[in-house]
Amino acid sequence: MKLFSSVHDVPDIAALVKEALHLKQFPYAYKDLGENKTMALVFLNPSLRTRMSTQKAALNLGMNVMVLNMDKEGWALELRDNVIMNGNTVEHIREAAAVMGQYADIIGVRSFPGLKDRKEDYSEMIFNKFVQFCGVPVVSLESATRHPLQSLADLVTIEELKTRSKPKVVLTWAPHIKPLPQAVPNSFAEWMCRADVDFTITHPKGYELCSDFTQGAKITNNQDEALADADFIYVKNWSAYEPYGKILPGNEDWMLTNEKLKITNNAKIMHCLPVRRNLELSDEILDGESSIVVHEAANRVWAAQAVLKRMLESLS
Ligand code: SN0
Repeated sequence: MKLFSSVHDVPDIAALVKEALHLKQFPYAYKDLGENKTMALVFLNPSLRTRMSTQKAALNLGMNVMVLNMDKEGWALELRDNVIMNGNTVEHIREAAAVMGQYADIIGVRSFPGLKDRKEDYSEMIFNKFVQFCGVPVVSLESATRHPLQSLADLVTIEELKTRSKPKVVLTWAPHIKPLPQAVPNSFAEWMCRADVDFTITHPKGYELCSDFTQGAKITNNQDEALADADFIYVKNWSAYEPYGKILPGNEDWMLTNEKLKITNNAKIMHCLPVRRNLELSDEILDGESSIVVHEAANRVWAAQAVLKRMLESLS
């Protein structure tokens, strides 16, 4: 594997999930695979789980790891071509990515969408420029439109905890005060649509995701109907795709409560974190029996380790 940017880079999803669960059992089985190989983790936006779990995954494989928080420590990057750089940007992505590729064998990149220009965000301009100019394999640590390491960990978690062969999985929109990216729900949807699950998306009118990511999903604006008989409920806020990056008024009643869970099949509650308590998810759910958010976050290590293992195996 030379690129991990979406589910489309994975020829056999079930095999990758199996690999992750195997690594969970035997974390150090490949501790020499990454000997003398260096991983660079480059963040253009904040991170807790992605940074620590991917670093841990690389260390478990015997790699050296360098972390660069570009947003806080790096030079301001210029992304546009053919511009006179007489403003605030100091270094062009062409040189920056090319230089990083000289120091690292694998690069991980996080870059959130601007949520202003849909065409630019959905073209994955920043992520693709890193891929184009760094010259080494690249792992997405969440890009403008996707968060594939998160989605893989989510699928690993569902596979591990399911109590019936084809569980009902529901992605439900939750309220927030800030416009958030569509990356996590887009990515979750495109992985679930290819997994052996019964998948439903529910959101208020106006929060339709881009249909490229939701082919094959059931979609409803009726949250109760979606939650009925659910085995896993994936809670996430996202801003509107149209009008792009906007928050629509109302919908505060979309926050999950224990009352709403009564109609589910004893559903387990998932969230990629960070979660804003009592806005996106209630205390009673996060502190209760049904929440598996910490377990889900723990699985980020094994998802990342499975991907990095595949990448190391493909390095010549
Ligand atoms: C990011 C998102 O894509 O929704 C990262 C999730 C892994 N979340 C946020 O930016 C939350 C910011 C906030 O203020 O709550």
